[in-house]
Formats: sequence, C-alpha cells, structure tokens
Amino acid sequence: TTSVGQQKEAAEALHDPLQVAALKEQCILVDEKDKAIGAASKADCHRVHAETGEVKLHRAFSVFLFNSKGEMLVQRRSVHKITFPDTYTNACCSHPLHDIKEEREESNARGIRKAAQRRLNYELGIPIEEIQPENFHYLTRIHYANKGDGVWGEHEIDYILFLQKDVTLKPNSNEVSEVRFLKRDEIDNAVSQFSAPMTPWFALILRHRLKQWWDNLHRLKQFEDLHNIQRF
Ligand code: DMA
Ligand code: MN
Repeated sequence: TTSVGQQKEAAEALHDPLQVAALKEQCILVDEKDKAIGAASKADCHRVHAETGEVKLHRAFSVFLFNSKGEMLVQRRSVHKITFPDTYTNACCSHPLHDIKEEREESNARGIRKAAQRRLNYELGIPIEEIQPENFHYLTRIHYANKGDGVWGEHEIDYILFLQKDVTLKPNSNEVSEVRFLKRDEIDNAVSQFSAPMTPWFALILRHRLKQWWDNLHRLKQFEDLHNIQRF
C-alpha cells in the first residue's frame, strides 16, 4: 500500500496540471439521507481508502442532455481526467462546491442546478444563458459507489437532471475528447460498439432507468421521486 502523501505526489507528477488543481475543489460531504455534514477536497472525496476500500460519500449530479429531436448527448471523458479517464458517459457530471454559497442551497435543488449550469458551460462550452437553472428537470437521487481503478473511485448521492434543449456546443478538450448524439433506437447497438468502457454510473442508470425516462421526455413529471434516494 502507498500513503496518501505518496498518492498525492504521484497524482501531481503523473496527471494533467489543470486536473490536479481541480483536486483542491471543496465537495459537500453528506450522510446516507443526503444531509450535508461538512466539506472535503475533491481528492479526499475520491481516494479509495487503502485498507477499507471505502470512498467518502459526497453530493454530485448527472445531467442527461437531449436535443429537440430526442437524441441524447454522450461524451467521452478526456484521457486527462484523474477519475475514470477515457470512458463514455452522459452529458455532464460533477459536484456542487462547498465554497460557492449558492451551490449549497438545497431548496428545489437550487445549488445543484447552479453547479450544473457552471459545469455544462465549462465542460461542453454551452453559453450560460442557454442553460438556466429552471431549464433542468430534477428527477431523483441515486446513491452508488464504485472503486474505480482502486486508487480513485466514487461514492455519491447523485442528483439526476434532465434537459431537453438545442444548445451550442464547444467541448473543452481538457475534459471531453468526443461528443455525439445517439438516437433512442440505436442506444443498445451504439453502446455495444463503444471503443472505450462506460463509466459505472452511466452503465447503472442505463440499465435501470434511462430508457424509461428517455421514452417519456415529455411527461417526466410522473417519474419524479424527490423524496426517496434510489439504491440499485
Ligand atoms: C463526478 O463527475 C460526478 C458524478 C455523478 C460521477 P466528474 O468526475 O466528471 O466530476 P468533474 O467533472 O468535476 O471532474
Ligand atoms: Mn464524485
């Protein structure tokens, strides 16, 4: 086993400087009911504990973006990402930050919506004015964990946001190496032909919920569950 200090040095030596700098972001620690209980760095929130294999539970979001034709955007994470590099996944995932006051707001998932706006702009280059917080349909929360490569993993309460809108895309190559829109009837075939793995959270949501939600983009209200936290 290696110490946290050694892992830190290794990350700084081996990884992309922008992605290393982002490890200092302060995520929101939560309990299993999604009650905020503190803050910890992105590094501390994603490091797999050497002895227990556990990762600190924190708050996150996943955006699923559809165009007006009902096609879904899939992105390939860049090779520079420290967690789950070079994998196919949904449009945008990230974390609301503890040191941004408005991103801690819990009423109507306000903080999550603001964080999603910030990250869609950063990762995919979508102009801020095209993605207003009220444009997102907040569906539910999912609790999941994954040990990743054994050094960097995930353990999150993940807010699911749907957005159907034609937007302007200008992907940030430090974050995203490819974007494409997939049609509903070609998803299974497309996934089977991906030339890189899928992220575990995208695979999980695809397996359990995505197709049902996708088939009902115009009546998502009836699929909302803002009370329970789903565990598959
Ligand atoms: C983290 O996503 C959030 C989920 C739901 C897995 P990420 O690794 O893409 O975060 P960031 O873009 O902030 O690095
Ligand atoms: Mn995370």
